[in-house]
Amino acid sequence: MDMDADMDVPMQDANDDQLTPTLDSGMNNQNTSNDNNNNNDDDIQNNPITLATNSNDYSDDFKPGSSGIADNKSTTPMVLNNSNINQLDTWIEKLTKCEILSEDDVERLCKMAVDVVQFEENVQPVNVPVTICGDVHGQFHDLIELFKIGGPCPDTNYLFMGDYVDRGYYSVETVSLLVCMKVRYPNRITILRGNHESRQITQVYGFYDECLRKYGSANVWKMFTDLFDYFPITALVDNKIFCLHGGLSPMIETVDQVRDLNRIQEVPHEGPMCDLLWSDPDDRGGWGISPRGAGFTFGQDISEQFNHTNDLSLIARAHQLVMEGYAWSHDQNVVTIFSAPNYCYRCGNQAAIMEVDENHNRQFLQYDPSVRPGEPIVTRKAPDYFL
Ligand SMILES: [Mn+2]
Repeated sequence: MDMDADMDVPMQDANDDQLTPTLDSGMNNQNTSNDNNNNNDDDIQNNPITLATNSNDYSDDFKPGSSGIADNKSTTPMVLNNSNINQLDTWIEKLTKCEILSEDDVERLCKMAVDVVQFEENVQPVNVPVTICGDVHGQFHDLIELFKIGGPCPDTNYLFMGDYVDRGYYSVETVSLLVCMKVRYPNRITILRGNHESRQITQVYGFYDECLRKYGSANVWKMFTDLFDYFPITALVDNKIFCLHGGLSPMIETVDQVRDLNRIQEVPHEGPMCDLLWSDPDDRGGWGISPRGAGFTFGQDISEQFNHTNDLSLIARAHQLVMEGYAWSHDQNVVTIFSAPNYCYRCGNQAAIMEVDENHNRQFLQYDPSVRPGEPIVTRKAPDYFL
C-alpha cells in the first residue's frame, strides 16, 4: 500500500485522525491526488516522506534499536525499589509542571519502561473498573485536564489507546509523563501503541522535530521510538471489551490470532499489525480500501462477526476525530473515543473518556480544552449515562 499518498491528501488530515466531523463522512473519498491540499493549515505539517517498507531502508541513525535503550533488557519484569519510586515521583512532579526531563533521565526512564512493557501481551488483559481514553496527540494541558475529569492515576485505572505524540506542541512532555506513570504504576495504567507511535509517522507529524528543538539532537526521539516497538497493540477489558487504536484486519478473525503476532518491530506498512493500528469502521459492509493508504475500512457485518466469534460485547477504538469526543457505530458493536479536545487547537471538538465500572456500566465523560496558564481554572464535567 502507498502510505506516501496518505501523507499528502486532505483526507489524511482527515485520515490521520479525521478532521471531518463524523465517523463516516468523508470516508468514501477515494481521492488521493497530491494537489488537493486545501485543508492544510500551516500548523499541521504535511511534508511527504518516503516510507520504508523494511528496516534495511533506514539510514543507520534511524535504525530500530539504535538508541541502545533495549541493549540490556532484563529477562524478568522490573521490580520497583524505593530509589526508583523516588526517582519516578520526582520526574512525574516535574513533568506535571510541563517541564521536560534531561536526556539522561529520558534514557533511564525508557530503559525501565522496556523492562515493564516488553512483558505485556499483544492482547494485554485489563480489569474493570477502568477509564478508556483515545488520542491525546501532544496536547499536554488537555491530558492534565483529562486526569482532573477522570481522577488522578493511580486512584483511577487508565487504558490509553495510542497516539500520544504528534500534532500538539507538547509531545515530549505528554509521552514522558504517560511512560513515567506506566513504570510507576504498571498495574494501574495501560498504554497501547497507536499508528503515530512509529518512526516514520513521527518524522512527518511533529514529534521528531519537537525532540530536535527541545533536546538539540534526535537521541530522545530514537529512545522513545525504540520504546514504542515494545508497547502492547491491543487490550482486553474483562474478556469483553476489545481495545485497540485503529480497528479490525481481514487477516485476523480471532483474538488468539493477535496473540500470535510478533509485535516487537516498527509498525509495518501492511499486514495484520498495521491494520489493527490503522483501520476504521465504515457505513459500508465488508472490507474496503482505506483512504488513509494503510489499514482497511470494515463494515457492521465484520464487527458483529468478530464480536460474536470472540464472545465480546464491544470494540473500543480511537484514531478518528469525533466532534462529541465519542461516537457509536455498527449498532453499538464499536465505539470511537477521542481525547484531544479542540484537536490541533482548531477543530472545535469536545473530547471524551469512557469509564467502565465493575458491572460493565459505561459512562462517557466529555470535556473541553483546558484553559491556558494564567487563565482562571474552569473545569466542566458533563456525564452522559449509558447503562
Ligand atoms: Mn491514529
